[in-house]
Amino acid sequence: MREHLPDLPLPEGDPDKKGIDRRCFMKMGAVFAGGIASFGSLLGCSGSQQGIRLPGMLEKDGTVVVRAGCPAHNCGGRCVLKLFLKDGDIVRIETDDRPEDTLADPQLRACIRGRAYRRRQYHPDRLKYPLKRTGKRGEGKFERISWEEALDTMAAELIRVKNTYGNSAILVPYGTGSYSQTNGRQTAARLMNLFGGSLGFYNSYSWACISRATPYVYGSSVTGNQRQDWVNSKYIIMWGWNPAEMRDGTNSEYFIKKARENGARVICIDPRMSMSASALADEWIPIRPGTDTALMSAMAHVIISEGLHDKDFIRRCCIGFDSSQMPAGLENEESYSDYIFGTRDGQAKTPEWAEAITGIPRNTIVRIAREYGSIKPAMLYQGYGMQRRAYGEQPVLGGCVLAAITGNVGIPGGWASGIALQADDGGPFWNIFPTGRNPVRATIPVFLWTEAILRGKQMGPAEGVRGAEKLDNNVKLIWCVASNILINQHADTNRSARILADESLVEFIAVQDQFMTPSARYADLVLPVCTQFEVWGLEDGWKYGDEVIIMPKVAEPPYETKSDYQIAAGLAGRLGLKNEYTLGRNERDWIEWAVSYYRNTRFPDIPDLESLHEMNRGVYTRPVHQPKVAFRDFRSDPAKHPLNTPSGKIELFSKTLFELGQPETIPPVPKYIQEW
Ligand SMILES: Nc1nc2c(c(=O)[nH]1)N[C@H]1C(S)=C(S)[C@@H](COP(=O)(O)OP(=O)(O)OC[C@H]3O[C@@H](n4cnc5c(=O)[nH]c(N)nc54)[C@H](O)[C@@H]3O)O[C@H]1N2
Ligand SMILES: Nc1nc2c(c(=O)[nH]1)N[C@H]1C(S)=C(S)[C@@H](COP(=O)(O)OP(=O)(O)OC[C@H]3O[C@@H](n4cnc5c(=O)[nH]c(N)nc54)[C@H](O)[C@@H]3O)O[C@H]1N2
Ligand code: SF4
Ligand SMILES: [Mo]
Repeated sequence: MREHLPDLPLPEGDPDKKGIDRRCFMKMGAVFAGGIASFGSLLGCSGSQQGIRLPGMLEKDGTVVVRAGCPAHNCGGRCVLKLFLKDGDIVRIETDDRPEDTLADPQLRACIRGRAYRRRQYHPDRLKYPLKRTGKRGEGKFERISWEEALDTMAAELIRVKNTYGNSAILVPYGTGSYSQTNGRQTAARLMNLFGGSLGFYNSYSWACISRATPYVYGSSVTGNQRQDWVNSKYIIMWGWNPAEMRDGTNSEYFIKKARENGARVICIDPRMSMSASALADEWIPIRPGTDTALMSAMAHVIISEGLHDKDFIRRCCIGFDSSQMPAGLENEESYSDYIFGTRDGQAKTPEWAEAITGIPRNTIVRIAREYGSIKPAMLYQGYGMQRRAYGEQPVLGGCVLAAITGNVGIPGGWASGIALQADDGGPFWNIFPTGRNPVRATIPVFLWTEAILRGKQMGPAEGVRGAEKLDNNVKLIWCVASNILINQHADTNRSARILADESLVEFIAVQDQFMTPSARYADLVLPVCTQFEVWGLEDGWKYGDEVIIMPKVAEPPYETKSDYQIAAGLAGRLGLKNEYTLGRNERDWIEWAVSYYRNTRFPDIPDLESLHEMNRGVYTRPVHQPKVAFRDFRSDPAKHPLNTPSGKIELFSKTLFELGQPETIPPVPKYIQEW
């Protein structure tokens, strides 16, 4: 018997005034009324009006089975968890059991982290109450306070900093701890935008170089075929890519396995013998970190010297390959071939040259170059580890150029490299929860927030500031939601800690999390957040994915935890922005809104929220029977379907990069540059 979920009532009154004494952590009484599984009475939980009606199946022993999205946090997967609930507890977690397990629509199966989620959900260290700092900043001494005091303090600080310095002194830092719409950084961003804005940032910790560099070659970030196409490939290079350990979209490793079953040879180039190297590859090639562009250049040397390059494709679809193909006015500049054969710098990029740099034997370099140059079609898939370093653009450009000169662009089984968002629509939206427009137009590169604390007022376009000639302010208030960026996830954590400990710099820090993280230790105010099992949410795919997974609320927020949305709504009330912020919606209403947003945009046939539970077990998927291939039209007729590059073609030499005038660090053709 499967039951569906009737509407939950809107919260009564101000959400932050409710549930102060709530102590219903794990033990909630379950009442089954009229066949509907619901936790009705919630004995001992004062202040809790709303029983949870579960969109699940009721089993004979009173266990309710509910499908939900894995809270994933900042994981590249989006998987289905099958939750077994008894007396209000999650007693067991299994994974997707939908019958279809085809290439077109594979199950979204969880990894061991998702399956072990009970340990996080019921961990004794979960934050339970709002906390105020008592010791020195960073010392880790806190005392419990009421939500009333916490939100009053926070609202007063926001108003004080806005009035004293201006909105651009407020920072809601990068934070990717939750992508479920109603929990996560986006809830705070929406409120700050209504409040007059906060300092913006661009770029990401994930993809700083690959997202910037790819469009110089292809004029687009949508360079990836749909993954079902991988089975058409005959040779796959996993270059610094480790989908067996990091999830790059649920099922990426499954599609690689399928390709291998179909006869593809798979090699893995990684300094570490990763799980991907051992479980997915036929061969592991260890490389010295940071030297990938040397290997790529030597492979190009072999491929071009031996005539394995796709001359017709290069002639029709590329520019900058050699001196015959240079942009007008730049005929005498160094082309890609000039660099590879050392015409200008006197150093041919031979396998011998690369062996000394990369540590890879020259014979191996020659062999993999011949394989990649002659086995068709072939994929060179690049991961993100190697671009998260100095000159990280170079291996990105180098991979794209190798794919282009071997003619692997725009064909089934090929792969253009680069960031490879999914053709033809670029894949999922991520966080459609509307944050609105930030009235503060100045933005900084995401990584420079410590600089904006120390000397924001001296920062201008030369240091990457956009949208303003200079910053008006140093950062004075940080509201950190679903983020561990302040300490753990940034570089040089001791330096960040010293900067944050100085109260004359940032004057107020609030951190909103489920645990006392290293970042939370540096907060003046710590706000306890419920998990994604305790609030309605919705997830769509990560980089790839044609799915939407509903995350029903299956448990009450324990102790005094609240959703990120409710915390922001409580603050909004104090800032006089309640109605603008909530639009009268609770979390579930926003999820209904999100489903309809999908219907109006990417997935016209997605059912409504109720029916998603009824018919689809909480998951919507769009099977892929004929995988899209990026750049197919362009390849067939480059004049009719030009790329969005200055030349309309694939740019092995970038005029735009040339005009930057920084050839030593950002050359117009990909080069190996020695890191410091
Ligand atoms: N399980 C899990 N999956 C995740 C995430 C998670 O938290 N957990 N996070 C998601 C997010 S936000 C992101 S951005 C991605 C990150 O995805 P990636 O950055 O691609 O993942 P990493 O495993 O850090 O790096 C991939 C591989 O690059 C190798 N590598 C490092 N330096 C070099 C180098 O100089 N050259 C070469 N050739 N290889 C190198 C590493 O040894 C590693 O095996 O993962 C996503 N997926
Ligand atoms: N040392 C190190 N640093 C890194 C990386 C690395 O691999 N190693 N990877 C880099 C990359 S690619 C990225 S994308 C970033 C990721 O760094 P962040 O964006 O900081 O993401 P996470 O560390 O996954 O999660 C941040 C916090 O969110 C909390 N959280 C989880 N769910 C919720 C929720 O529903 N609400 C709230 N309020 N909090 C929640 C978690 O407990 C966690 O403390 O890190 C970057 N920095
Ligand atoms: S891979 Fe899937 S199950 Fe594992 S943490 Fe990510 S979303 Fe959850
Ligand atoms: Mo990331």
